Amino acid sequence: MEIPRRARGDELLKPGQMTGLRDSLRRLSGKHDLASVIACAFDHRTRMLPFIYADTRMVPAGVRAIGSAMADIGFSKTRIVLQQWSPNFKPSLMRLDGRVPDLFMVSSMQIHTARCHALIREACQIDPANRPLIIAGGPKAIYEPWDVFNSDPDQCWGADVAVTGEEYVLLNLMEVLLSVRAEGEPLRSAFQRARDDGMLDDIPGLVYARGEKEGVAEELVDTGTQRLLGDLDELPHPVLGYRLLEPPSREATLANASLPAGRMRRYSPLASLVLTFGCKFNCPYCPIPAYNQRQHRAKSAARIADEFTRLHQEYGIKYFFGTDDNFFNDKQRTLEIVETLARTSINGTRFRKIFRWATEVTVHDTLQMRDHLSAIRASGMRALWLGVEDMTGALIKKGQSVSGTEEAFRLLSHHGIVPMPMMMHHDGQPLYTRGEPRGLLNQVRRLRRAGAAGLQVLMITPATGSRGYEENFTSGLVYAAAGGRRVEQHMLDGNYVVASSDPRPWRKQLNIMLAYLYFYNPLRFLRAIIQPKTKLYLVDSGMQVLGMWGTLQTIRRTLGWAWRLRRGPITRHARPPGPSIPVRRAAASTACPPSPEPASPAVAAERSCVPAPLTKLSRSADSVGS
Ligand code: B12
Ligand code: SF4
Repeated sequence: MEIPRRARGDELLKPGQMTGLRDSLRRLSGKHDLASVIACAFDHRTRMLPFIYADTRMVPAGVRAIGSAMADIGFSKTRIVLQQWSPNFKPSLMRLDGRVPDLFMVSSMQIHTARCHALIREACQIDPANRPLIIAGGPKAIYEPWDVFNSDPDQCWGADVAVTGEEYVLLNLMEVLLSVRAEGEPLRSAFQRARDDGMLDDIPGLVYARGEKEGVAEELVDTGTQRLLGDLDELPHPVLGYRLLEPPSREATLANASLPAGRMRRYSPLASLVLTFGCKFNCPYCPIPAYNQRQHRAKSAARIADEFTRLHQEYGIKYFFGTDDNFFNDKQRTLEIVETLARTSINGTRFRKIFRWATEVTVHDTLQMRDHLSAIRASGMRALWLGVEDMTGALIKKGQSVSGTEEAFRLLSHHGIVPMPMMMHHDGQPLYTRGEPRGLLNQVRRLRRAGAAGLQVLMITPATGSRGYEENFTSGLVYAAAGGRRVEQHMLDGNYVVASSDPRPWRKQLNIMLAYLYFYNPLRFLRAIIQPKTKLYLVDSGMQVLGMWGTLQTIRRTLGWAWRLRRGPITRHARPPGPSIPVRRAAASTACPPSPEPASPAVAAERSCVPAPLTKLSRSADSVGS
């Protein structure tokens, strides 16, 4: 199900509300000496294409943002632990400032659920008198909050509360907890009192557990959909979060100090930055429009320039990735941002000479921006990820066509911006077609010729929070197991064929491998160096090396699954996963059930997201939207 939208006009926080809350918390925090650890769950079995380098060499913006928020309100005794860098970290052994932290937070995507559960279980082994308050957040908690709690009476583990929203929700919770916490009282005990007195019910964006027995939830209380922060300039500065990172190690315990600023770039040469949120399209397989309650949110151009500059000055970072869902969504806003960046200089050196950055856009909006691509390149932009899906529009029509996509790719290449296609393979798409562009390889070939330097091919897979999610399960498309192996959550990344009506789904699995092998191979690598077709031949050849390594990892991890699909039997789900614990709506919760958004004729025409008749599936694959 899509995230329910709040009542019209009540989707956003009031201007200044976030700033006011931060100020008030800074005044409160002086009276509380709190230590906290924020862990980023990461399942190393997910390491393969298309993001094999970025997955570990870019500090995730989510945990960094939560760390920034804690430091900003005065709790700088906070450590961010990335399982990407510290795979053996054990929460039961964590000590910060010589003591067990008061607060343990876990951030997770759905594919990292196994690690998220393991972290929470570990933290629950700490003796109850010292046990920190456990808060879960991130995409897992946003779309499936019930899955961070336990209802099995024979086991005792589970988060105390799941945050189904962003920084504001956490800070709002902290404000309530600090207002009731007595001096020296464990934060968890303050939480329990606030919960039992109904004080959490007025904070939209929480799901908390109730029950007689510690670690066994008998009921979950949902306080409704969060109010979103509209003006992203009110967010705490990302520079704060980077100061809190645990240095990479094989140890189970925490280091005495966080990663020094001077060593940051070595481990995280890429920085992700929130620039905008939201997308005007409305693809049925994508959870992003509903998550954003159909709002488009942005930082000001001046603030963005400041974030690039300070992150460079403090940590030497030069490469950035915008976490946008569709950066070109609003033409005016885009131009304001890129023109400001192009005008910015640091100590007399122009912005574009220092920085290289990339983000995500749609094919449709790229064509709309055709006259401004020089200005965009002048802002330091060097690569764009585009949601091509199926060029012919056989899967979804969102303003793309074979010729339009090729034109967008050529325009970008011509302006020195590398186009990176994100494709979705589906039941209706053959591997190769003679004389027409329907086949996967035909399209990969065309995109390469039009300038693509990298490639993402994922099988369309149901995405939590998307409109078509439930129907994919009830119609029997989604696999529960194949060849005796259960489909686990780490396999829901679009790299594994886990939902299909094709009688020979193993061929789909092999098709993905063949597409990667066709795109990334030694011959193409040599050609990229000897006969470069682009000004950015170093990027092109570098992508080939990375891609060949990633292809080997993808084949190594998914070949066995292809065999199981071939051998069978395949069993299917009859319904989507859901809570085994009763969920109650808190009295104060005011979110509306999902409803289609009425659009003006102009917007409706632009949003030409018409699913083709075959499109039953939603996907998780287009990780990054667009
Ligand atoms: C940038 C990005 C990436 C990057 C960077 C990831 C990274 N290491 O930073 C790359 C390209 C590597 C990537 C890869 C993938 N991604 Co991705 N990605 C995104 C994107 C566009 C932005 C994420 C981001 O940084 N947002 C900005 C930060 C600030 O927001 P945030 O992470 O949501 O965190 C906020 C809240 O969630 C909350 N929060 C987060 N953690 C916590 C913790 C606590 C305790 C609390 C209280 C709150 C909290 O507060 C934060 C601040 O507002 C999102 C879509 C989106 N718009 O969010 C998808 C998204 C996260 N990706 C997704 C997916 C599926 C993938 C891939 C599996 C795709 C694939 N098939 O390869 C891979 C996974 C790779 C791997 N092995 O982990 C899905 C996750 C779906 C889910 N239910 O889990 C998302 C949500 C896209 C979608 N379908 O909607 N991705
Ligand atoms: S898939 Fe891309 S274009 Fe479609 S709604 Fe999601 S972010 Fe927008």
